[in-house]
Amino acid sequence: MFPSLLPLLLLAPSLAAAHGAVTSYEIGGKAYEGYQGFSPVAGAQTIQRQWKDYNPIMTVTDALMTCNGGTSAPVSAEVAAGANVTAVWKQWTHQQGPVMVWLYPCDGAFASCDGKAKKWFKIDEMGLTGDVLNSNNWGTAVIYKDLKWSSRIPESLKPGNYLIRHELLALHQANTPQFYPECAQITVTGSGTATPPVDLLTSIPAYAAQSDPGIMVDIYQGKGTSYKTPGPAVWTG
Ligand SMILES: [Cu+2]
Repeated sequence: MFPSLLPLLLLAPSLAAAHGAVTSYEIGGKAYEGYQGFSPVAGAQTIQRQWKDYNPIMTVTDALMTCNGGTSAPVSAEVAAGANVTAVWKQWTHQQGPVMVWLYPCDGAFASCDGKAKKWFKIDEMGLTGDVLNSNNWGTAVIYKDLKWSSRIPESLKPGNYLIRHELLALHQANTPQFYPECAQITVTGSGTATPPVDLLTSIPAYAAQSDPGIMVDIYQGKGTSYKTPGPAVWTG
């Protein structure tokens, strides 16, 4: 083997898996490290819960759905209720399927916050923006183009520690959904007192059935002209 081939071989895993994950955040005018699973920085002060890889999760009931297997991060970001959290992707390749952004109240320290209770709620989503399923008029196409996504933290939200979970659901393969979720740790400040109503709360994994028409979709069938994102409706505060 020629020594000059070595760098290419070391790059191979990330080239083979041309998917994507949140690699940094912009919050309150500050930039925060995300995580790049195939090239982690030792001791990185990331707000994101570190995951093993960004291979797609294929079922909504998979335990990896919570935070792609990430369980803790060393730091967190402060964000005022009413302000934006912007997630940034270094790369993203799919243009069919929704974007969904979720919050989970930790009710205490991040270290003991596992995201396993029925307390997840959506604060933002974008599904189909036109009327043709087989098109590039989807939330994930915006990320394909911009490589970033901004969501407003509801202004009335009760302050505290929350997980923010960005989820891209890729639907480019018929009836073969691919989920790409990651979580970051944010501390919401402000004087709000609101929490979402119980009917907008869900567990993750399994916020919907795998057979949900928003998950098990054939975008090439040419019948449907509308799309409903899976899971509860968005709570805006
Ligand atoms: Cu992919």
